[in-house]
Amino acid sequence: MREYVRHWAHVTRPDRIEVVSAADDARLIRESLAAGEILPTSDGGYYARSHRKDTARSEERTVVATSDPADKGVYNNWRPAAEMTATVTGLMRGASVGKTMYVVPYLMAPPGSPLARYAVGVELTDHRTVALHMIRMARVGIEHIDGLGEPAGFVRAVHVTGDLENLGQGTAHDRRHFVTVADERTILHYGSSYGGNALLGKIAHGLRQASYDGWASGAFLAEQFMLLGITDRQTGRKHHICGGFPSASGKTNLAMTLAPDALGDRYHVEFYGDDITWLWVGDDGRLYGMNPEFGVFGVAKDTNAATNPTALAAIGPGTETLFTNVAYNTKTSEVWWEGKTEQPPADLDGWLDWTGEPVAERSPERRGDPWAHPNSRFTTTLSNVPNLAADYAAPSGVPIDAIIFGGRTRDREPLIRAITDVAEGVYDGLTLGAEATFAAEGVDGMLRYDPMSMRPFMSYPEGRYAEHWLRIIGQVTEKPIFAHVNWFQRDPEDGRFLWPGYRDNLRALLWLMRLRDGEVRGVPSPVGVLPAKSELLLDGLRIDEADLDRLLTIDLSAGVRRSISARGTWPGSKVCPRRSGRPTTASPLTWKAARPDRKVGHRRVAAEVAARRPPGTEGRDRRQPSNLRERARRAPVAASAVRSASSSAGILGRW
Ligand code: OXD
Ligand code: MN
Repeated sequence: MREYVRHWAHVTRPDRIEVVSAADDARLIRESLAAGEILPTSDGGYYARSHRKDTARSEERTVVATSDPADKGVYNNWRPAAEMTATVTGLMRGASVGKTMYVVPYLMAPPGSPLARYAVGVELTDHRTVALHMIRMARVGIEHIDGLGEPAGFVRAVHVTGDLENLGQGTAHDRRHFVTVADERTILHYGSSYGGNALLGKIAHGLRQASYDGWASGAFLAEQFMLLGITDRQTGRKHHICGGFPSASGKTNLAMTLAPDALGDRYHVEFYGDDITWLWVGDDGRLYGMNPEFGVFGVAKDTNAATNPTALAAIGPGTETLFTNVAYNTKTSEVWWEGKTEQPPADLDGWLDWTGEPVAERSPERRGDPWAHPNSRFTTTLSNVPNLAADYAAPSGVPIDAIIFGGRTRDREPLIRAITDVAEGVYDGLTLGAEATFAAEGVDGMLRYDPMSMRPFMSYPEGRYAEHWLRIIGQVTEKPIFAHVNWFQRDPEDGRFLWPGYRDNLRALLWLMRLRDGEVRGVPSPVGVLPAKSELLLDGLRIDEADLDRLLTIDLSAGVRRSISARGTWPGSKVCPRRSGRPTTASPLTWKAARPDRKVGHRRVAAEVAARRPPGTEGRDRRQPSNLRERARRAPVAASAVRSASSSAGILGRW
């Protein structure tokens, strides 16, 4: 570790070097307050403002580098390791002069975890607020390094802020580089001090590096998944569910959900994690999961007592939460963000917006601008979350019963459809998407594909990714059930949401657990098993029968129509002829779109699936493939027929 620190100190030339542990938090806070880098909030928390050109993760400037060109994928922005290391080292040269280099040893796992060897890192940062964030988001302290079996086996994570005013952010001369040299387990980030660009334990290590390590070792998966537990107090049974959602699809709210009031006596929901889950096969053959993080870096916008009371408690008095880029009142030290309350504070006195400008002095044309940045955040430790599971840090992790995927879509997905076939479940995750609102570009309502909600964090080729998933889940003896959920269906006429969402979402998950346990049977469909109306626990919920009917049906033809019209217009999508040379538009499933009076029968779909099977697989039951490789080979074929009916299409060529 000394050699590593010496090497980078020689490159970046800080004035001072300081090794940090969690015990230094109070002192670092005092120093930051004295330096004016943070301000106190009325609830005993702290407020920071980032540079106005530096407010979000930058996907375009993020690169995965290795020494093997075969590691190039569609989404990982692969570049040669030697070239990237030379470029970023050049940019970092002398860039920390006058600053302190904080040496932050950290662990992205509960201590004692079987994956701890992949979880140890040392971040070098020249920004004190980044060190404060790391202390909240990871387990920080030299003790995590001392126990290392292999002394050199830690991730080297170097963060240099750079001259934020003059980096050409967003221009052709953008100097920012966020590079994970995955096969050297080295992370080099230059040109930001915000979020995932700078807290290197979280995304760069916890997702990009970890998913590469998981693949290279064959030992685990690292996914941008939430993780929660549901206990049925009547039976004493506890289930654990993890899953991925593209951004703005309600992942954090779901992770922190509580049971609806009417079901609260029976069901207890516990929080494990809102953003990252590492998954592996335990010695008993079950799938296990754990949250490698120590805190929550949550989006502030729209967090309120109705959407997420748990989060509100987790950032309240006594939690020492760090807020970034929300609005701040210099007189009362209060913070505010859009959606915290229905209306902004009426008395503008003392309020500064996220850029530091007094709200009261805004020009008339700027009066409607948001007070907080849409990507403003709160950073709080897991222990502040009121329903944190008692075993959240269990080294063994927790057994996973279900893996769910969900994106915000207005009509193409039902409330929930369960998928019992592993290959089809994995395929559903790989073809995940959420509606984008790009009205200006004329693609409003189209899907932005976000495989497994990992698009910005992919570190190795997508085909390998699919294979690795199938291999890991294929080893599991008690397979998790998969499901696709959608809380965002709208009435086609008036556009209102059909499902109340938030705490009521638990009703769909309870049904899934009952299906898994054989307590309900559901209604089979070509795209999975849907709940029968009578199977949903609806106590205390007032919902229109017609709305419920719509929520529990899937319009196959609408999905096909949209996927056809989407083809070729979505960035990166391709018109993709199938193996047979027949484009998907020739599918019998489109026939229903043309003849809405005719139903698409299971037999018709099965025939289509059979027709698309690779030669030599005829006659085998696709639910019982003879071996894993065959399952991997066949997965896109078997699932393609059903997915083309719901949301995918052009993406098929990618996998
Ligand atoms: C993200 C985050 O950027 O979790 O995805 O912060
Ligand atoms: Mn995230």
